[in-house]
Amino acid sequence: MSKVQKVWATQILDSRGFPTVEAACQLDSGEVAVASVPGGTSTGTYEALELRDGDNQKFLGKSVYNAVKNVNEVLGPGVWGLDVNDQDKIDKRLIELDGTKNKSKYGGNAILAVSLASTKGGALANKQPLYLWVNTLAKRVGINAEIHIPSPIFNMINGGLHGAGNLDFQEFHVIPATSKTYSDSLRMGVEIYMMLGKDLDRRGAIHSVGDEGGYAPNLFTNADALEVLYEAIKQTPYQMGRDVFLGLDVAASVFYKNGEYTIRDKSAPLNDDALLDYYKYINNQYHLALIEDPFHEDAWDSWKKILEAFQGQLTIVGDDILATNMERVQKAIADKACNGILVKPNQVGTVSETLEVIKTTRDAGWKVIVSHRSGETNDWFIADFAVGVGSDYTKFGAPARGERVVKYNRLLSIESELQQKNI
Ligand code: 2PG
Ligand code: MG
Repeated sequence: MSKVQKVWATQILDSRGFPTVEAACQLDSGEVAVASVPGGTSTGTYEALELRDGDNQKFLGKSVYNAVKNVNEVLGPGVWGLDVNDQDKIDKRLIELDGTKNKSKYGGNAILAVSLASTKGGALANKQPLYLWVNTLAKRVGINAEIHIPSPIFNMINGGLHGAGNLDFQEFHVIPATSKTYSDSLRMGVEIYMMLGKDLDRRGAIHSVGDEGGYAPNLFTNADALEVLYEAIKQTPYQMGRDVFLGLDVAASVFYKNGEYTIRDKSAPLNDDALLDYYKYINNQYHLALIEDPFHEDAWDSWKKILEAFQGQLTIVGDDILATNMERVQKAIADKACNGILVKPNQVGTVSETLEVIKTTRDAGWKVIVSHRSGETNDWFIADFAVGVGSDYTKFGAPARGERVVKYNRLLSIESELQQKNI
């Protein structure tokens, strides 16, 4: 048995320059595991609370000194002496200490930092790479997780709250065929990203990058962004619909107001049915592989309609509507509202709860996508996590910028390691 001897936290910065929580977990062997938590920009209403100090004199209200203090004074001491092999017990203790439904007492960011650091501690104690240790934890909750490298979903164009441009939809994805190896998929993603950059330059569309490293161009409509991607892919050796597919994270809650969605593609705001018709049109043009958050996070009836309309054709991925939250996932399964989940550990706040949610969605036959947040650190935890839980896809942003690339590179290292070990 290897025990948690000490846990402490530090306020560090994420990729947006916003403060976030890093936690260190020291074992009785003296070894130390360090992990940090990401932060979202288009956060869903149903996520665990991200505790920020709200003091405008410090980091414009964004500092997390209270969350750090909560780790140092309450959560850390609360898990001292626990067996680091028993992640479930550690997470239950953290949940118990907080005692609220949405982790608002001590902060989901404080709690997750401890949960991530102790999971890494478990890997250290077992002298295993993190992905193998996560795999053991996944199997403990009954996930039939086969170790493989998931297919990457690249976010090539950033709009919505992540972009500097004028697009309403948040993310325009390129998704290599799942039959490709990971390293081939990454190469395809990078080549298409480079080609897209050249194209946008030639068109005179400004191509600064957004929060997740994708280009943030000025275009007339959201459909134009798909067209630009389509044109870029045509100039590569890859064939659309065979080697590579397109996808969208619409993040529709962001441009929804009073029952209507306002997008620059249409002169008047759209109701849910009209927006569904527009998705059908877009899908006819571009044969999408997935659409994430097509409607507002509480528009359950519209989600049911879109799943029915596209059943068997593409994956309807729930992010804000599900918030990696078991109650909402169960409702979505019962209502037939999605057939894919975006998994973000910081939406729920502990590793064990995230695993339970994955198990439930797997049992329902859904696709599982392990995702970063728009505000990331250089921690690669989710790369190992995605491999360990046997997810279908990862969503780590564009293949550019350090905090995204560190995850893609980690998957490359795991791919080589698996080849060496013949796994
Ligand atoms: C999303 C995420 C990640 P954010 O909506 O899927 O891409 O964005 O972290 O801002 O919520
Ligand atoms: Mg999303």
